[in-house]
Parts: sequence; structure tokens; C-alpha cells
Amino acid sequence: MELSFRWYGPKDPVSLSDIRQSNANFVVTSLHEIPSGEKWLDFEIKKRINFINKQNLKDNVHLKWNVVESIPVHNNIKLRDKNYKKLINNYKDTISNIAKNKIKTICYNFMPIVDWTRTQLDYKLPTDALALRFNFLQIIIFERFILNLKDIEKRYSLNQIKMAEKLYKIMTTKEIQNLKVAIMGGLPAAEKKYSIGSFKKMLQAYKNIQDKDLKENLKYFLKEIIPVAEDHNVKMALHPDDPPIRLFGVPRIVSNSNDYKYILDSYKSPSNGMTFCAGSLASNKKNDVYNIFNKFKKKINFIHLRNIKIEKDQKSFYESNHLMGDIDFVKIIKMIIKEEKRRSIDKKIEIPMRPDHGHCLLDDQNKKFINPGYTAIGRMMGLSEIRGVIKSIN
Ligand code: DNO
Repeated sequence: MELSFRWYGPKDPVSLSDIRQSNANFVVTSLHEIPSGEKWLDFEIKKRINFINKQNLKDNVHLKWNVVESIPVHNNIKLRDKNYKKLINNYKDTISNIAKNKIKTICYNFMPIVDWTRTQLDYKLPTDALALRFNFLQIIIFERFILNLKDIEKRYSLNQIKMAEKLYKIMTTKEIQNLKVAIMGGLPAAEKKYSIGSFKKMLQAYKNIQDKDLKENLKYFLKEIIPVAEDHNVKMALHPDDPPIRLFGVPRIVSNSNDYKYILDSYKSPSNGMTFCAGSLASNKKNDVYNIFNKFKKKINFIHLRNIKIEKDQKSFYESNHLMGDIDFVKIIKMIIKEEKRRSIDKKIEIPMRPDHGHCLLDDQNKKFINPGYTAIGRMMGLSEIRGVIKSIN
């Protein structure tokens, strides 16, 4: 595997030197400062590459930008509305500009309104480590008490609503504030920060969109962009919905094996592939991650390794240590290595992989500014554990 580390650019409190010290060889990054929908110009990409190269000093391990994660897909594309044609053209130009700069893997997702979602960013584990958590009842609380939505009975049972109300009563103001921030754009890589008003407006925009419409819109998008990626030998890697369940009554269509089958069959091309995000997929009990891996292994262009523990209600989960969750990491890493061997015919092929998220540990807990899930020490621990497993298998 190409051992990689996500980096949020020059403003990331985790520096390139920190990343190098974790023993990663590659950085996964994006031009996060460019608003969703806008074209990435060649000189902007070059500037970021130069920034990375400048810090690859003599005798240092040479960090290389191997994967763009991600180019966000604008909601107007997902809705196939308004200026979507122009936005798709911008997307195509961005792909070719990235390719010209010799970066050949691009991760993206097709989640409506929000990217990945958690409800708590400082869930204390028995070890004192802080983890990210998704609590299903808190999603109901967000809809009922923060957005004040009137139609929640349509998607939640009376019992679930009652339990959410009970939990809401004992939540502190800070916890409620954190919940709001986490969902409305407080997580790193969020495309956009929403206010309550703008969030509700987006829900309104998706009101008449059914699963089949969103699937059609994705298919249309693929038909447009994949030929461009193919021309430039770029591998697109569609990230699964995180978590892979419907949120706020809005469809999600990249959640399970059937969804991926539809997507990968929609446009057959070596450029139309997936990001195998173990933790996202496994957070829905119905997904068999090993089966998904085997079924689509030829189409896996990028890997996120993260583990989770599903909670008693079977719908909530927290992010566990990399080797201590519901996913058998030794098993999955063996499968990845086997797939790499299968691909390595003339030369050794390694799939880019980054340890996805880590706990907030030690000194990172005292820092004023952190990107939740993306502190250095926790991810470094994850990468070390993964590296240990790889070494013992090889
Ligand atoms: C969460 C990440 C996501 C991911 C995007 C890919 O930690 O895995 O933000 O980068 O969904 O497009």
C-alpha cells in the first residue's frame, strides 16, 4: 500500500514534517480554499505542489501528493439544477488540470447537502482518548429541536422520538451547540458551513428528489466526467456515504453493494472506481465489508482504513482504535495485499491508503485548534498499527 496521510494544506496544524515523522510517504490533499463548483487552475495546483516540494529538503523523506481528496461535487450537480452544466464543465477542467500535474487518483463523494456526519466530536473512551461518534437519537434531536422540522414522524417511530426527547432534556447547552456545529459544517472537508436557514433551504431543494432521481443524476455526471478522466488516465474513486444511511429524509445512493454495482455498471471504465472506506461501509450493520471488497476489488482505486464499534441500538457507532473495532483489520489487510499482488504483473502495484481518522490523544487534547478526527498522534498510532499488520503479513 502507498502509506499516505491526509493533510489540509498550509493552514493545517499538522505540518508536513509531522506527517513525515509518522513514516508516511505520501500526502492526500485538496485545494480546500477553492469553493465547491469552481475550476482549479493549473497554477494553483502547481503552487501547492511547489509548497510540498519546497519542504522535501535534502536527505528528507520525499513526500508526494498522490491523491486529490476531494473535489467536491456541487449540490446543483446532484440536483441537476440551475447552472449544473457549467459546474460539470468546471469539474472536467479540474480533472484535466490535476492530471497534467501528474496526480492520477481523485476521490469524491455524492452525498446530498452534507459530507460525512458525526454528532459528537469528543466522546470519551475508557482510556481517556477522545473519539468521534454518531448517535442516531441526536440526529432526531437535530431535526426536531434545532431545525424544528415538522415532518419527523414520517421517518422515525414514536418510540424513537420519545427517546430523543428524553435525551435532549439532559443534554447540556454545550453539547447541543457541538451537535449543531458538527452537522452543519464543522467537520474538516465540509463543503460549506450552513446556518439553520440555509440548511432548511437545501432540504427544501431536495424535497422532491427520490433515490431514482439522484441515481440518474449521478449516472449523468459519470457519463460526462469519466471519459475525461479516462483520456487523462485518471482514476476516480467514489467515497461511500458516511454513515451509509438516509439522513434528514434525503436520499443517499452510495451506501451498499447494490448501489456500487449500479454505479460501476453505469459507466464501464477503468476510471470509474471506488474509495473503499472500511469504516464508513461497516457502520451499517447490513454491509458485509469483506464481501464488498471482494466483489469490487478490481475497482478499488483508493483505501481508507478506519474502524468502528456499533452500539447497542445497532444504529449508533463510535470510532474505535484501528485494530479494536468491528472490522477484522488483519483479514481486510490480507485481502488488500492479495489484491495488490494480483495487480502486480509487470511492476509492483500499490493502492494508495490512508489511515482514516484517529483519536484525539495526549498533547493533541490541549490544542486550541484541531481538525476533529485528523489530529496527528491518533492517526500516527493508526498508521503504525496498520504498518505492523502489513509487516507481519509480508
Ligand atoms: C471523512 C472523509 C470524507 C471524505 C469525503 C470524500 O473523514 O473520509 O470527508 O474525504 O467524503 O469525498
